[in-house]
Amino acid sequence: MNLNKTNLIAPIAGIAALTSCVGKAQQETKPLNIVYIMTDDHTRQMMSCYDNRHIETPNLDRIAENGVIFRNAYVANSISAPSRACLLTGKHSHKNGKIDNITSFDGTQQTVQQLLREAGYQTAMIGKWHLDSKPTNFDHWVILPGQGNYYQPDFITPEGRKNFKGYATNLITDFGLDWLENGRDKEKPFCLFLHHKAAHRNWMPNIAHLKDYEDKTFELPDNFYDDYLGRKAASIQEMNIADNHDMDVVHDLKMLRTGVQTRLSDAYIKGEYARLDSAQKEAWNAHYQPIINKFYSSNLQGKELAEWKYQRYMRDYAKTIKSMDENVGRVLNYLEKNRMMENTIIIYTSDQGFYMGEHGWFDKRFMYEESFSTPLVMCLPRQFKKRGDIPQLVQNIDFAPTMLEIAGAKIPSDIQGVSLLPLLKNEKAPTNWRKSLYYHYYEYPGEHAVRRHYGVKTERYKFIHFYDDIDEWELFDLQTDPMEMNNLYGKIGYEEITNELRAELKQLQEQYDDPIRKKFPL
Ligand code: SGN
Ligand code: CA
Repeated sequence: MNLNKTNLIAPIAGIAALTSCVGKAQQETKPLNIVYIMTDDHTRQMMSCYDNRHIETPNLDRIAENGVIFRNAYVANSISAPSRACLLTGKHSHKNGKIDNITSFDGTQQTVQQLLREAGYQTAMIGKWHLDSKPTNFDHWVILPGQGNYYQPDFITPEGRKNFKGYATNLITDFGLDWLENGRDKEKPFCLFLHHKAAHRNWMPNIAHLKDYEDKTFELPDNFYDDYLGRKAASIQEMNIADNHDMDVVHDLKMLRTGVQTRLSDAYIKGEYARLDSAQKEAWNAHYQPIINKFYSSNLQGKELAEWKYQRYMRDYAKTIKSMDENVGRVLNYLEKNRMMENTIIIYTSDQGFYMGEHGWFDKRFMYEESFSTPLVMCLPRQFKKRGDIPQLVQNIDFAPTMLEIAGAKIPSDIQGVSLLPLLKNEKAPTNWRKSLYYHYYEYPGEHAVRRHYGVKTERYKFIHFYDDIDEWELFDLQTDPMEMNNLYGKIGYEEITNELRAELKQLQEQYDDPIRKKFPL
């Protein structure tokens, strides 16, 4: 593939109506293609088919409207690189070895792309990779180095590193469409992994979307001013929107001014801001300068400052999602135009959820709902009968076995996730579906100071143990307390449910063989 030809597929103006994902009956026996689109830090609160309070995401909604929407999809470890390793291996972090963003992923281990390849699939990986080691077992790969950049990003291919002019979300889509059109062998089924950088911090909007959402006032979450009472780990994190150490007005909110130095101002000035070309910088400055002037002259303090920061954060994040949604639309339009909807399953998800001001936060990592959950919608060909909501508990370790079953490949017994196909095939859900999920987060000491923790979630309850330099237990009743504000652990009347959850947690740690159970026997 010639990476210079990034404009081969012109952006599609206007969004053609997606009539259906269903196709001709005679194609049903052909192996299905898989398009797996994963964004970074995109959360259900910012996806209109899940939550219409904040923004519209018409193209992501098109996927859900023509297939299914998972209401209870979760990750195993809410942070980027570990999530990606769970996706590729179908195993929890302690089994695939990628427990945090720092350790290197062992690419020689069994992976879904390797097994798909052995089953006759072509595999391509485009976009954010973040696993430190080089991709293995892909027929084609073009990845961002590390976190990558929004503007004029470098990409790495087997041939080396190269810089590209443009905006990451558009470029990643260009590369994906180029591979679909010119790169692959059209006689073979394929699995394309398209991994966006958006909507990762520091939320750099595309120039085309600078003006969007500027007139919108986003609703403040009810628990924006959380007092963290009874939740120690939540009280000592470093991901508070209101805190200028945690959320930086220059790096995160673009309030650049000569003479103003913040903890992260250099990261912004020498980083993403420096990458804008002269025309982009002109448009950027023209947009932000009046906001900057107003901000510094009004000298906001306390709650006024916190809420101003929240609005700026929401706007920039929403703008990056707008680009991403449009680019997902380009992929859908391409597949539709080429009559590929008929034999392609399209999966849209994120590497984890994110806080949009809930508990006063941005970022992820915690096992609380907003970051433990992840969006998951699928556009389904006709042979999958299910449409609409899927309420069952599913997890990102389920993606690999799902893909393998789609490809007709054997699912190795050491894979810990389960195929989601039974949920997609049957009008009636299987009665023996899992009743709980296991979670384990490890990156501490680390950025945002979220303590290590593991826990179990059932349909109604959540039970978490924070450990390392603290030793704290939390219990939430999600039915009566969906925002997870009231820690019931140790309270009178909750002894029985605590014992049940402890037993469930112990069972999951044994089932998944997590060595932590030797350190903290239950
Ligand atoms: C960067 C961000 C963090 C973020 C991590 C991990 N800081 O370090 O806020 O939590 O990535 O994100 S920044 O100042 O560099 O933007 S992850 O999605 O890759 O896990
Ligand atoms: Ca992420």
